[in-house]
Amino acid sequence: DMSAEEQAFQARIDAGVKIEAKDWMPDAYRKTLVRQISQHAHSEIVGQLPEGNWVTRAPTLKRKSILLAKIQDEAGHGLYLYGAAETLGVSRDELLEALHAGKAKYSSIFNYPTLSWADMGAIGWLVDGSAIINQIPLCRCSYGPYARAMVRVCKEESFHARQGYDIMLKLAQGTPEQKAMAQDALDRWWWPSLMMFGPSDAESVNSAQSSKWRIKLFSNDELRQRMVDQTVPQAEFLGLTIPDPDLRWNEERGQYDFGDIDWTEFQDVLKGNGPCNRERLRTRVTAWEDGAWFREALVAHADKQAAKQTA
Ligand code: FAQ
Repeated sequence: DMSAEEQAFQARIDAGVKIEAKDWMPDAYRKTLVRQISQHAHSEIVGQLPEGNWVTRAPTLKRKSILLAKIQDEAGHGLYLYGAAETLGVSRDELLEALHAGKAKYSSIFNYPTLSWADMGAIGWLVDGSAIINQIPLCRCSYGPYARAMVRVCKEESFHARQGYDIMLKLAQGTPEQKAMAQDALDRWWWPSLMMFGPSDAESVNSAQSSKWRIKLFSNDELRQRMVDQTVPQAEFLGLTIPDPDLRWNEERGQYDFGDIDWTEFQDVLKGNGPCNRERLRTRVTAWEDGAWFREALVAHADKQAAKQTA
């Protein structure tokens, strides 16, 4: 049973009208957006850590400056997204508190370790590649501030994906040892990348309502399929093998069939028991604590300026 207000709201969504910060919205719509946008923001910030691990060991100056630029972009994405969440009436401090207390989710993918330089290639290619597939539809989602943030984010992500593929290409065309490094990175990042799209449609608790509200334009499984179909030819071009014996072209569907995802592993990572969950959280909490003096200085400076103006 929808109230008259809710019916009018749904009619605007159905007509493709963007919802803006000051518009009336159902509490549950606000809540689900805060949930998704803040998880997305946290993912960008925590997502800096796996790649941060290789900045000092990049093989060339050029690779190092590209990697640094990419990681800085992720910080920027986090800030746009926290900004978009703030338009819904939550404070950044509240959101960060939830992250630091281990209460807020962020993408499962960032709880895996980066063991070799090839992982920088695999992350750009597969992780940013998946992020783009998920985020392009979000540019058209019903909430204006989120949709607009996504437009800019997607432009930067496409550069990230290309730099990753370029690393993979270089390694795949290199010495047998380099090619083996690229294959090993693909072997480790393939399945976790497919998990980025979330649980199967049958298990996805938020999908039905989020689709109705046009926060989700495609289902988890639809986007996951798109990722597989797009990536298989790219792996073939690299001469690398996707670690899935069940992967094969399905002529009838015009799509690839692929093997079962290990959902137990996915659930374990979500519960905080992935290979790097504790380390990632500890690093973020330490960074927050180490930055306290700087935040205090900013506030002191702002207070002084304000006092000067009123004097
Ligand atoms: N990890 O009912 P659904 C990036 C949770 S890209 C952790 O299907 P929903 C760029 C889900 O939150 C990565 N948790 O949920 C980058 C829900 O829990 P809740 C970030 C997951 O929201 C690249 C529960 O499972 N991108 O950062 C995951 O309808 C390289 C049930 O799931 C985004 O966040 C997961 N993989 O659909 C940065 C995109 N999957 O909240 C650095 C925006 C699901 O009820 C380096 N988000 N869960 O407690 C979305 O599109 C959606 O939130 C989905 C999940 C599709 C992720």
